[in-house]
Amino acid sequence: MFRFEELQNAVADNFKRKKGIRLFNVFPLDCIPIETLKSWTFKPTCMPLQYQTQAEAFANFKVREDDIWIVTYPKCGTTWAQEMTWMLVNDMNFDEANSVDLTERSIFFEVEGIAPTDKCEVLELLNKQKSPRVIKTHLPIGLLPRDIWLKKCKIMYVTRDPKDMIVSYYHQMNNIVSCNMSIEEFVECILTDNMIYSSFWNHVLEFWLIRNKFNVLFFTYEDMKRDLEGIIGKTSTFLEKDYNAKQISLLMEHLSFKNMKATPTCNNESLVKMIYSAYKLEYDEKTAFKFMRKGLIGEHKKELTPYCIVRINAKTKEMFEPYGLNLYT
Ligand code: PPS
Repeated sequence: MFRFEELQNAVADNFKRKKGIRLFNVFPLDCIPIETLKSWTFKPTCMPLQYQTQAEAFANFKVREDDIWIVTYPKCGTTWAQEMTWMLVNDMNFDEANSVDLTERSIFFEVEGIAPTDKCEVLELLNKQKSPRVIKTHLPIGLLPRDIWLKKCKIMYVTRDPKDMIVSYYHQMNNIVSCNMSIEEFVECILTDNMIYSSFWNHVLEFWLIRNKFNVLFFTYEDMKRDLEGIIGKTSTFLEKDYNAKQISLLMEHLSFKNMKATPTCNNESLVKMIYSAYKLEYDEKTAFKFMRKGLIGEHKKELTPYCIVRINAKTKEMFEPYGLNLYT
């Protein structure tokens, strides 16, 4: 079903030399049954070598009609949306949220395809998980399970200002994968689709184009920051759930950056530990990457040069404007 082509460029060399990771472009081959996207060209997605062993299993994964898929490009607000959705789906079960790790409550679909591990357990875990499942993924449409479009599962798509996303992604990659790039080099990689998960802009556009389908909810990290209550309301309606004002106020407190950062079951520390272990890095509490980093809008202004900002804005305009998406420029 897929074709793989090894990436031959400076980024791929860097990953191979520093971490022994070989990067491949994954080309989706068969057509995707979405009428709205019939004239859309699905682009290849950059993935590490081990993705190949599971690509077919991911594409053929048996989804359930009541699955809820949280889809994002990395660092766009996935964890925040996962926690909100899990709470809304599970009758605001604060006890479970505070005692069971989010990585177990809401499983990261393709994690074994991106972190260097020989394990193939996640799909089995998903098969055993009770319904309705809240599943995290960063896969673009061309690599998602085909069944999603036939079963019409609910899809929640979250995006974020690419400038803030890049800064967030840079810190994670630099710290965990030790890619040893300058932030300028990292920006260049993202602008030229040479990073794991490839093009941010194509990723967003695919879901923007299907945003009006009844089973899709499209919103932004900035929407959550500026009006969390409004997004909780929209998500509740989308999930056909009804909560009173007191419950919503407790949920807002639970979802605050301060609370999620301080709560071990919500702050993704276990995911970071898992990635450190997969990359055979020693985990030191004091120096380790903090997943809940800043949680702000506009932090890029402190870290990106004006030239980088201009270039990212130009790319965003060039990619988004033809599709009527007027965000982030
Ligand atoms: S990942 O690795 O792709 O799943 O990361 P993702 O969860 O998409 O994005 C991580 C960024 O989201 C911020 N975050 C939050 N911001 C505000 N409020 C809450 N509750 C919250 N939870 C997570 C997190 O801090 C990362 O952003 P940066 O800019 O790095 O701080």
